[in-house]
Amino acid sequence: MNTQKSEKLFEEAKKYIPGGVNSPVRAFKSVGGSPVFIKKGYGSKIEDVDGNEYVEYIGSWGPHLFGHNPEFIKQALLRAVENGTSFGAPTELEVEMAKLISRLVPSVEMVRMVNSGTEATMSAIRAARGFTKREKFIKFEGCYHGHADYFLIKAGSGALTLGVPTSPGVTQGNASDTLVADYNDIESVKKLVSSNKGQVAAVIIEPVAGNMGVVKINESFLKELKTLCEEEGIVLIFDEVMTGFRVAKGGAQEIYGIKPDLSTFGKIIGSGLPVGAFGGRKDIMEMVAPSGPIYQAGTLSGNPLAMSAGYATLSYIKEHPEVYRTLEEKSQYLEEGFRDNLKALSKDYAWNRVGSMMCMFFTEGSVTNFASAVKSDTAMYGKYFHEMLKRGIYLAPAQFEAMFVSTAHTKEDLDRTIKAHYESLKVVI
Ligand code: KE4
Repeated sequence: MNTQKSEKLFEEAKKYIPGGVNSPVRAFKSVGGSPVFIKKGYGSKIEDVDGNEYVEYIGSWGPHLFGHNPEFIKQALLRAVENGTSFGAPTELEVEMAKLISRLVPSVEMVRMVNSGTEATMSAIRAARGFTKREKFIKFEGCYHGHADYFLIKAGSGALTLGVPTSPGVTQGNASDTLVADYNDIESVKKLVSSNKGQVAAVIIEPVAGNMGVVKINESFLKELKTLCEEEGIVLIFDEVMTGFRVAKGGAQEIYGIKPDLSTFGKIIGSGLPVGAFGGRKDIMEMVAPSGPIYQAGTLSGNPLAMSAGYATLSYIKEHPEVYRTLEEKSQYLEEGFRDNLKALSKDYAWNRVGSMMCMFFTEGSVTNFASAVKSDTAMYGKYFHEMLKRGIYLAPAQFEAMFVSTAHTKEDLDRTIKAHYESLKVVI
């Protein structure tokens, strides 16, 4: 496979951009080799600058529920750009977008648009702190909520992959209000709450973890967490940046029937444009400026270009909820193929899937939390990644990420992926 242009570009990029990329996980650091530079995407495929085509499962790390550049989103963007890109003033589409999010996710009585998942989660924590007048918050080891200082404590995704789950540059002052519990372990949460009585403003959790690989939440744990937060006056925040509109039209909270106090969104609500959002209980959100004193702002928040892509996406989801049945069928088909391969190779690698987000771990037995996830053989994952890449299948260049199926993946794509999965595993194990 010729990747000369990509390699040349990467050398050039490293002179001007830290690590040659604008987000660490893209750099192939944990799988080795140099990243392929992408020229274009269409449906389930991407093409790199050397003309290599891949069936891909990153979907820009989640936004592309309908694959790359679906016609209806492209047309929405082209119509929007005719009227200008951004005004820094209110527009009708922002009202329609807020109403639509609230309709699809009933726990969201009020919502504020921002420009990334990080902005959404950091603003939600600030709202919870302002509302409760408390300072500490609880996150879970291996969960990733973006790169605000106080989240980069035992964080997942790129932070975990690069071995800096607790990042330099995060001050002790900032870190001291971040309490870390174990995913799916209610006792670890109760211990933190009782030793910080009356000081915990919020618990923030990925209701399906997607940043230590995919880890399913234990439903009884989630119910107990909700009860504990209610009893202690703690704001429960579902970070649905990845799961929102991915695992169901109403996100993970629709699947588990648990209403958080606040939710955060990103990825799919921008469909590839920079969009994030946080929202939930009206009594909390009304404290956000300018209706209340909790300050939050953004030059490009709710800009018409990003809103047009997001609104087109969410409108499609509202009109066609059957897309989730299609995604489930395609994802189940892929899972069955992968499981058949593992059986044929007498390998019991852990495989977790919720809807169209999934992950295979190079560790046998189940993966239910951070401690079991990190048992995965990341070196073997790196070899597997490159074997799949050679066969024209582009996966996340890191073990601790999710694989996404889109409505654009055809049966031919899935069969080709299943075949490549078998051949690649045969080489690496
Ligand atoms: P952004 O600031 O990257 O838009 O969103 C941060 C974020 C917040 N919450 C969850 C649950 C997330 O998954 C993310 C971002 N996800 C990673 C992928 N694991 C983004 C990829 C990257 O960092 O390049």
